Amino acid sequence: MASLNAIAQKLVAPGKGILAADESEPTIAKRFASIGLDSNLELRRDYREMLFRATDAMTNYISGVILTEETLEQSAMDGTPFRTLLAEADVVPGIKVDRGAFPMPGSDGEKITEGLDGLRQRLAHYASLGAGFAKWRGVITINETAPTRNNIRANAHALARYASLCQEAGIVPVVEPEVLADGEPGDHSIQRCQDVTGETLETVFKELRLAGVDLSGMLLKPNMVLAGHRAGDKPSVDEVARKTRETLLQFVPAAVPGIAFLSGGQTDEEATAHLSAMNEIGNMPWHLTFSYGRALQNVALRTWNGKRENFAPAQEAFAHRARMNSLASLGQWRRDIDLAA
Ligand code: 5MM
Repeated sequence: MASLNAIAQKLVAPGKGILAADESEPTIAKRFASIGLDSNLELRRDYREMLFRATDAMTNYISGVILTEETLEQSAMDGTPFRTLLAEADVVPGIKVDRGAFPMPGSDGEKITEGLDGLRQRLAHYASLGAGFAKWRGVITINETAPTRNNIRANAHALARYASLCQEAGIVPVVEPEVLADGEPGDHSIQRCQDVTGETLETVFKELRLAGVDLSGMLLKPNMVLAGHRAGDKPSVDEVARKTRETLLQFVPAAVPGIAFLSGGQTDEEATAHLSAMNEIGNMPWHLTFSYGRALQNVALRTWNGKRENFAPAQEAFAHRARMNSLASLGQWRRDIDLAA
């Protein structure tokens, strides 16, 4: 069995990143509704089959895919298990193991992620199906009274308990504390996001240490430091890159092999430009790459439009975004290359 560190290193190999395709049923239903489709088992299968059969994108730019429980055990229309398609592309299958974020008792708009009960047994099952890594997302809200210290600690504690259970099962935990940029009211400044992201990361690493998590056998999946989506001032690409890098350098130990960002709150191009700008500055102890859901899938989803005959153009759209983010993970993306394609 590959060591946790070897799997983590493979996931953040130069020029590669993670495809987050672990939309829960309510989230994928929302994505499908945006193109006028109802969500059902066959359409979800077709959509994921389109992504996993995108040979160019999957073999050249994607190191791992985060799946849902449904997809981990699902097969393409011709009966080929999705796990086989991923293995053929040398892509590591991952699994989202949290059960979603629910209202935090006694709090105004905050959420706490659930899913620890029975997790040890579930992880053993996912490992037997070949999952090499897992993902758990904790959501931190910014509003007039949030985040509270209590909410940050509760989410960090859950992340640490999840991470230690993963490592016990031989699975690399991807630890995702997301300070929301597109929550309500969403008018906070970039400075406020930086402060909250710093406090969150500090608390998460304190809990990970207390839980005895081996930092060399995990990955961090954080938000970038952004202004809220309804903020008056939109920071420049340079400012986002500088502030995000600064915050990570202050709070993320060098023993962590890699950082793979989420894209929430950004356009496709912003998510790519910010990642590239950070890698251009360089001088960081970890590999910095992407673990994007929306920023990799938006155009492909619209191009697919629910039809198998659109697989080829949708796969091209996906490969284009994957290649642009691959360049960004090397600090080599440029707007003109993106637009020329
Ligand atoms: C793909 O979406 C993931 C699952 O979200 P839900 O449980 O809410 O359905 C999400 O955790 C995702 O992996 C990350 O947020 C990254 O996706 P984005 O779209 O932010 O890059």
